[in-house]
Amino acid sequence: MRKGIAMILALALLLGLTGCSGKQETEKEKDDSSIVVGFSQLGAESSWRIANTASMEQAAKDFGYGLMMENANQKQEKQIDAIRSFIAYQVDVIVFSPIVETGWDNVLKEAKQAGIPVILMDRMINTQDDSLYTAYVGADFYAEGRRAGEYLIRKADALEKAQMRIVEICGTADSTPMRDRQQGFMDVISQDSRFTVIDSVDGDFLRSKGEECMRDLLAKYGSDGFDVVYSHNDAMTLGALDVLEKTEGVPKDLVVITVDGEKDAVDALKAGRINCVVQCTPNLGISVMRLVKELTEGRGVLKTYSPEEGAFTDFDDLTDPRVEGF
Ligand code: GZL
Repeated sequence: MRKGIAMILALALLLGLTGCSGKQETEKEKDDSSIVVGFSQLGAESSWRIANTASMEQAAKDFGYGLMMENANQKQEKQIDAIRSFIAYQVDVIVFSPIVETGWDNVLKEAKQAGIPVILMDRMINTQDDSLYTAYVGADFYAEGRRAGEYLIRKADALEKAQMRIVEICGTADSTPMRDRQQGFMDVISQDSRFTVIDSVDGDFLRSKGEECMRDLLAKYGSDGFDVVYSHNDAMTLGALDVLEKTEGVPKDLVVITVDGEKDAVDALKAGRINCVVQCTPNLGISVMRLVKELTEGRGVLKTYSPEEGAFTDFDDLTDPRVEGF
């Protein structure tokens, strides 16, 4: 029903715009303006998320698709409600960034029963039934965590440190980036007796909580109580730096490792305030909309699409113009 009305409206608009009077349908009239994508975005908690939303909006525009976007403001129940509204509206494809990995099976079964394909964008879900989603477009967070660990080993060698005490500021609990960035990092450093993680705290990917976490860690361990800060995203790292840089007695060679690669973090790397920025691109919109095109044109798609990513570190030539943030 909705599609029929949408098609009539679209055709009426096109006839009006192109002056056609019921002539043979042109290529233009067959454009994708009748494709509607339902997109549940998890929030606006960081520069990464804001850039990710912009990437989705621009890509939908470039592909000529309608985009129904709902922002859940970090509430899973709002994402579930949004997905149900997309089902009721009979969108062509549902895309969402699951704030946490669990609790999606029921609503995704409803999408499957409605015959609407679901693309996971940015984060994964934990389910026994992977037929509940068609594809995942997002980073390999485990590899990102490993990159952070590999950098730290190289840095410890360069500093000739025999022991390094690490504090970890984690992203949203039960989210894929938090779990995998932690696991990847631990799998690398746990092989090396020089490293001890003395604390791991929840910063929920928020700058304000990054500040709070750092205040608590300094109160608990003292300004010279740790040698490394490993933070799961730039927002929390920048919040932590706001506190660290106002604190007396912090070691000059404190090592700060962050993930995402937003401009402020890369600028902080260039200024010597951060030592390593592991990249995580927010620009997933084009990959998602390419999948929407494949799916709505009846073609098969792969299950996983992960972007190529690297890291910028203080071992690099930071004057290289390619060293830049998003
Ligand atoms: C990673 C993304 C994370 C970013 C944070 O793909 O889910 O969420 O690392 C963002 O900045 O809040």
